[in-house]
Amino acid sequence: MSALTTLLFDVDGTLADTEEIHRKAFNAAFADAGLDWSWDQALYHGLLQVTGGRERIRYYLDSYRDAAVTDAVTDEFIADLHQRKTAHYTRMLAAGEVPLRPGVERLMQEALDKGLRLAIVTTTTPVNVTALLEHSFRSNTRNWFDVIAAGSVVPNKKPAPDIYDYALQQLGVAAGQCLAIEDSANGLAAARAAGVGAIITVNRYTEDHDFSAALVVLDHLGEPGQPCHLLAGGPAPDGMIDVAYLQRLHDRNG
Ligand code: XBP
Ligand code: MG
Repeated sequence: MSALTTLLFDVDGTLADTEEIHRKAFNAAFADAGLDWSWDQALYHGLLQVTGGRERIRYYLDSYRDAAVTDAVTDEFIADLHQRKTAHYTRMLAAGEVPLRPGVERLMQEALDKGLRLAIVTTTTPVNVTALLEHSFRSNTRNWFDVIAAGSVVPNKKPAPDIYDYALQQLGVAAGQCLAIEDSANGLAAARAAGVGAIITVNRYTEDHDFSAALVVLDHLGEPGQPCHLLAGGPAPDGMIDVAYLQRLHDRNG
């Protein structure tokens, strides 16, 4: 059995509850362009089944708007709209509106102290990751991540394994040396298809997903004074997910 050497962190919904910020940024971009498109939380919950902002806009048009509207919308128009969306999103993060989820920075810091390697594995646009690292972490994270695998560097976004395969290759590690931390069914499917075991921290957009392929499902990673809770799988954590717990989980997974 391989030792656990590397933690692979998803971004949206895992490091922070960013999907609400993404939703607002999409709506701001639609308003800028004079469009009457508006995504409320219920609609966005359904749209999240498609990963990638440009892909999500196209899916929205195909599924919710008349063909007369959608046929006229070019890929260039969507790309331009998405650039505006990214500008709104990064501005909102820079305004300091997005705290990290409980335990994220604590666990990363402990993992680094104990000699584990960290990487980011996400479908979101690279500048969105940079903005989150810069504005939502208390620490300077410049040297924390050996690889930041993001966005369109691979042909297929999650649930395809491509972005995990890419990160493993860049890191030079085997899937069996890693654990992924994810929040969604698409993220879990991507990790599993790449052979990586995954732990899930749910959020309001993903709590109804099927996580039966996860090693463990939790409400969050836990902080001192803010214990996490086991939702499925096991073993039960003692209030906080730490490196010793992850090592036990990894060993059990064998
Ligand atoms: C989350 C996503 C992304 C974001 C939007 O991926 O599906 O599409 O919602 O980001 P992950 P972009 O959880 O893997 O980070 O608009 O930049 O695509
Ligand atoms: Mg996610």
